[in-house]
Amino acid sequence: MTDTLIARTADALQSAFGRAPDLWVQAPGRVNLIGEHTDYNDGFVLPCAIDYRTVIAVTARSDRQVRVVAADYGHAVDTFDLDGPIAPHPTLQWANYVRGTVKMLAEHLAPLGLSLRGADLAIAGNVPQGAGLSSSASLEVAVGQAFKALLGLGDRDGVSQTDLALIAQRAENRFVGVNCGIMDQLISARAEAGHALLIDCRSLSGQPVHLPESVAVMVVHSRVRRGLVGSEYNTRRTQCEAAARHYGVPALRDVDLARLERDRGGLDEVVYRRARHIVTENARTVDAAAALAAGDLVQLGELMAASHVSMRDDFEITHPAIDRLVDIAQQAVGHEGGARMTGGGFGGCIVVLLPDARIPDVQAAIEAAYRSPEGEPPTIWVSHAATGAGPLAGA
Ligand code: GAF
Repeated sequence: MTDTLIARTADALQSAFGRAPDLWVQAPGRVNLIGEHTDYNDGFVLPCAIDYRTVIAVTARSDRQVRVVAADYGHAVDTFDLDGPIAPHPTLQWANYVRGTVKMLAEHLAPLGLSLRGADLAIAGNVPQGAGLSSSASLEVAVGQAFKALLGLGDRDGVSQTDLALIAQRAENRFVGVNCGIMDQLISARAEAGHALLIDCRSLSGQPVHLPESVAVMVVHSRVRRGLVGSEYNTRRTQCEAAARHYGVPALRDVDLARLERDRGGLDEVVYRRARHIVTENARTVDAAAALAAGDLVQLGELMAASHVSMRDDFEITHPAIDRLVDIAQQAVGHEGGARMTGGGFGGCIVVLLPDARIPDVQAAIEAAYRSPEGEPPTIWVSHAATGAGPLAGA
């Protein structure tokens, strides 16, 4: 799959600009195993990178221009100048992920006495778009990685993979205008092959959790479009902030279950339930990391089921079709393993963890039983826990 992306980006760079690549970089999409909407509450998340990625072919320029060709968007080209004000593109949405990341990277480098140089880039990817698998984070992180590689920058220059994730998140928050947390960019930048990453979204420290060889990660797209995700996502953030103010803490991370109940007097009922999701989800995520490390698929399945119920009833971010899909997947998997909605919600995908040997029968059961509200069958991907962003080995 990656070979195709390498060939497509090389062809695009040649046909758009008549140039051959100096190097290639990649950044993956992600699936979150558990820990939903906890990232912007300074809490815990447990995502892993997937075998689907954005690839960029890069070649240096001697001037201060950046030219970008998007192989997935009819070979559309965007050109901008590093010395001009980098403003949002009036029509090309994909170009704003590139422009935003370049602008935030330049702002990060300036106080370090470093500056960017011009480049020609060709981009292609295979992260399913609009499915909640972080195709945009993978694009942003890949763009940052492209310039990092081109300039030979590393940790000692003040551009660590965590910096790259923060730069990408800033691009999304301030340039694209989506108020996301840090999870998607951080896992794309820092994932380790064969591992999920338990991320503490306050300290940004990450603890790799080995996924036993015998455990598979299945992602099932419900084909429910993620329509409300923007407005409802922001509403959830506001509600969580209101709850943190009520408890007098910087973030809901600082509230435990005892305090949640003891001091809830005067808290709006809906806001209380939002807070309860975050507080219980944080605890479940830490427990799930321990269960995964111990290879305890039974406990993991229970925690995933509880997470889904909490997203459905307390945080109210699921959808009846997704609830049905999770139910079908849980029935098919049985006790060893589990299923839950993954990502921001209001549509998109569920994640299923299961023993490798069960893939064929669980897949068949889901395909037979589930149809979207429009009558479409689910789309199913089976992935390994992939490596994070970096130069592309073998390119
Ligand atoms: C989206 C956001 F981008 C993440 O930061 C996170 O909040 C997630 O929704 C929900 O867990 O993917």
